[in-house]
Amino acid sequence: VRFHRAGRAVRYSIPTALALALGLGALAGCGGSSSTSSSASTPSTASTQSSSSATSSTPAPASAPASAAQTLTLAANPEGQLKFDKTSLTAKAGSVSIDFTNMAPLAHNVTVASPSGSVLGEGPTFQGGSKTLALKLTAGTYKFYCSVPGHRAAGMEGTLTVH
Ligand SMILES: [Cu+2]
Repeated sequence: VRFHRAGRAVRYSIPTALALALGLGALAGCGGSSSTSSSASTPSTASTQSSSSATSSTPAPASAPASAAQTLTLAANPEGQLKFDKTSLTAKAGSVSIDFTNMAPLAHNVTVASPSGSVLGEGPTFQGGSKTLALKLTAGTYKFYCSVPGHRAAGMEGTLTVH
């Protein structure tokens, strides 16, 4: 009995594609302007305070300017792997901006969808630099992912928790 080995050929195509992507990345790196020095220092570490006092009686104090915009940072894997540098993001309800950096040799975007799957915001698909997606979110659990075909299925997604 002889087996056809087509299945193996398919398996080998993934590393091949990766090598190709890396090769393209090297080429693109030569032509790209390496001028922008990204401000990588983000000192505001959202302190994860989980105060488990279950008294959520007051519905948000009207006095404080509650909607101070928050900026979350997210980056695509710079080597071209189909994943983000984070699989979870956390924010407070209100205005939420996602500053998405893509130094990968592939174009990506960041898209945010509700648990039911409806898209709440989709950033531009781009390669190089960073772009911001601004959203208004209420408390809940959302998904963020790249909507370029195939990327989400390959692992380019995560969970955005808003509380
Ligand atoms: Cu992508």
